[in-house]
Amino acid sequence: MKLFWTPASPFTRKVSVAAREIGLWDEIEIIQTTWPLSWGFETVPFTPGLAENNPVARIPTLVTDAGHALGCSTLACQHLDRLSGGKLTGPEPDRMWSLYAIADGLIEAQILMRAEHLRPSEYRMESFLQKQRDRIERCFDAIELRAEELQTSGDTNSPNLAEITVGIAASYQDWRDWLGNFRHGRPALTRWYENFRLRPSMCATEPAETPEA
Ligand SMILES: N[C@@H](CCC(=O)N[C@@H](CS)C(=O)NCC(=O)O)C(=O)O
Repeated sequence: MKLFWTPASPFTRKVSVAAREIGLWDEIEIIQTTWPLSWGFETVPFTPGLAENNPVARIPTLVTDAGHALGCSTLACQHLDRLSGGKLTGPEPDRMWSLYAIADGLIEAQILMRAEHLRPSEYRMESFLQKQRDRIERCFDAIELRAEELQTSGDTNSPNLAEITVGIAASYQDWRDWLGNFRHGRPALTRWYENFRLRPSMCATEPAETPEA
């Protein structure tokens, strides 16, 4: 398998953490992508092979051993899940996907805000940013109410994809200083996250800025 990757992308981190957790990381060849900061508002030169494999030209793009390009983190993780015999979905798939969708939508709002921040300041729309902040707050509140579903912490049990995605969303919230502190009023999520973030898969995939060229 080949993975178009960068350490700044929380969607890509989902694939990296999932692959590590199920023992498939060494099967993946990493292709580091570069992104000029103007990616947020214009077409940029793409890393060779990215747009050819995935005309949507986004990361993560996972190219399977059979040559199929899966240009979306959910599809890439579903592929890994099949290879692992269902370790990422676990025994209650619908419940897991329902929590997953909240965390994934939260990450989407974070990345929409990131792109908006990259626009020249005179074009930045405060009401759009506020809409995403509101969505992020609602999603963290919903996750706090379902915190009993976050059962895997720093221990050796393998987390499901919802837990991985919640952990990555919380970590991205900490990384970008223009995002607020998710901990206020969310003690159960905070307790869980302070352990989960110590997992080797999380420590090995700490976010870092993407090379611009
Ligand atoms: N739904 C997609 C979203 C992927 C996505 O938005 N990736 C961002 C990086 S975090 C990207 O490649 N953005 C470049 C662009 O939109 O031009 C997924 O789950 O993989």
